[in-house]
Amino acid sequence: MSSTSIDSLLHEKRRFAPDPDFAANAVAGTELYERAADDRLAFWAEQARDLVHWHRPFTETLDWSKAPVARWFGDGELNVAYNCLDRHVLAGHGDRVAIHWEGEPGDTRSLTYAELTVEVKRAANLLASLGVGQGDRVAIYLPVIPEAVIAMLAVARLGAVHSVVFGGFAAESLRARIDDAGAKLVITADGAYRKGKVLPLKPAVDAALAAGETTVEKVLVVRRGENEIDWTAGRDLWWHDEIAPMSDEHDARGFEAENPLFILYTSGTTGKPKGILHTSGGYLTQVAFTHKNVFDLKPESDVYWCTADVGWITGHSYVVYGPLANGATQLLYEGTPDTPHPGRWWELIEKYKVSIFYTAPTAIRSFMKLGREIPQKFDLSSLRLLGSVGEPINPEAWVWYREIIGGGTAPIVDTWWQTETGAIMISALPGITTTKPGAAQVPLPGISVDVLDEEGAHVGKEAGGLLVLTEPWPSMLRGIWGDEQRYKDTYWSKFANTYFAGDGAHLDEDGDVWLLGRVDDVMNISGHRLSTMEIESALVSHELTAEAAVVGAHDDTTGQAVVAFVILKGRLAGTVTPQEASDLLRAHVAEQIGAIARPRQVFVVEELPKTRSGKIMRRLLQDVAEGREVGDTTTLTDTSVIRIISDTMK
Ligand code: 6R9
Repeated sequence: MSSTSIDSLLHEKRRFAPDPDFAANAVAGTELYERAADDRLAFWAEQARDLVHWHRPFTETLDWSKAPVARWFGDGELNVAYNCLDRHVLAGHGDRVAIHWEGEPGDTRSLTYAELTVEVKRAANLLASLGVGQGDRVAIYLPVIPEAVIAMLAVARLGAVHSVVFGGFAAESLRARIDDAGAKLVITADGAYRKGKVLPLKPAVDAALAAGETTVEKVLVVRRGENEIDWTAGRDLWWHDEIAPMSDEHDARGFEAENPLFILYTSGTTGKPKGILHTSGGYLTQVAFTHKNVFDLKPESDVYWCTADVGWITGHSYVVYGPLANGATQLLYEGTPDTPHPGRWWELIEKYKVSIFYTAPTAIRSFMKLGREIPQKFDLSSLRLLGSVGEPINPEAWVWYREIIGGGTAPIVDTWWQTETGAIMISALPGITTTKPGAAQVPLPGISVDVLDEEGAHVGKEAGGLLVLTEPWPSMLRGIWGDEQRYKDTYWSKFANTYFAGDGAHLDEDGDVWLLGRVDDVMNISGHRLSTMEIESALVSHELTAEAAVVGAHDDTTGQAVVAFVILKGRLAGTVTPQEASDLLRAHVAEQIGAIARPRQVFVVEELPKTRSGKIMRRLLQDVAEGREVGDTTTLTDTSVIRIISDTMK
């Protein structure tokens, strides 16, 4: 093993073979792997023809002559919104529900494909009347309400480019994204419901636009919170007033396959946010392919629910484009999981008979903290498939998810991908793969993955290193908006002709991939390179722990030392003192994975600093652990957690 590889300490041996009944009815078959292995480009061309409607068919599959900028299906033309709407209506599915929406206060709205198509046509007419055309950028700063989906699709229908900004970001972050993209229109709401209160949104837009000259000409405001807002005459327009007179006729014209579809700024746990650029044909092909096969979608009978905010890539690919391209029926929920009560999500699954459920490990761990009694009050028997995304899922959380939420039978797909990859890249296929708790496992058909050491050599089985993608894929990013050099430097400079993902990974004895977290987070303890993920999993495997974050902090003797921050399970928190918890957990880690990984310190905390998509911001914890001033917190959900954690350590 090379000195730069990552040492793996976790030994998870549980295996779950596919259920024969599930396998017999599964959407995906092993022939997908065979076809893709046989001719990768022909495989993707077949998927593109099968899953996407082309206004003008393509003849060319991939042009990689301008690498690392790819052209997929380059001479084809399509309309992304038409693919998500009109064609389903024309195929006779107009009466199928596209979206069951539930607001946080319990108000509801259902839109069939026919109704959603009409709404998007009217919105497209409205945007066109405001001067939005092909290539123009539109910033969308909305809560998870149907208008967010309608606005995104209306922008796409016109061949314009959306940049969705999380409703939780403050004025400064919003302004930076508006400026970087040069947006001419902002679509927002007066306010959003969050934890039982109205969170004002429009004032953040006002503040953002007040800070000097701007490219923004108009602000469209959806009424949602009914909170008092200021109004700038001539600039601000109410969505409902403007859309009322709009025609519900709108012809979707074809745009070239490489027409930009959206810019999305990475949630980024470090550094200035990057405007990741995605285009149309390849993106739509791969999100539709993965949504269908990874989630075993049966559009006539399934009710699908992805809990992601539309402001995250998961919301783009697996709330908007993938499910709607596939004609799925889905649930869209505005609020947080615990409002007005901690069983809210399970209540929604029971109410809508959700069959496919896709969420993040951070949510699963927070439910584990509250205890199984809460989900067990609800009928979750409609669930037949569970997905996980956003972080490595600790084996204990995986098993809990399967047993308590999935009734011990629903297969789990742990899906590895990134804003940059656009769609799922590494995942089990349900009905085919024997799953392993904690591992994303296998590259999807048509995807080429490897794990390399620092010198670029394949690490071999039972070894760890850096995850790379060795061939271009249809939904790959086409660049960083306005910064081609940064695109090359960030992803393509470490290894020749190979995409560097920035994640550590381990290959097991079967050659399956186990993700180890961001390479930036790898610790070096007395010369051993250890992943934060494995020590966190060991901490979470103790009955006291609900959630854990581990960082490497400077240590005079060992170079770095392991410092852990843990949240205890609610019902056990009062049973031990912080000192007792620390002693127990330090001993537990040493016993589970070895003395080298024993934390120098374990701090019991109430919360951990996270990004909006639930990723732990270990950099900030490292600042705290090393007694430094805490760095950039603009993407942090709640800045007070850092102060609280610092206080705990005094
Ligand atoms: C989709 C999304 C990307 C980073 C990625 C990795 C982590 C996501 C994961 C996972 C292990 C999984 N990540 N899914 N790590 N197993 N199933 O999360 O996009 O917000 O851009 O983050 O998230 O570290 O590099 P994004």
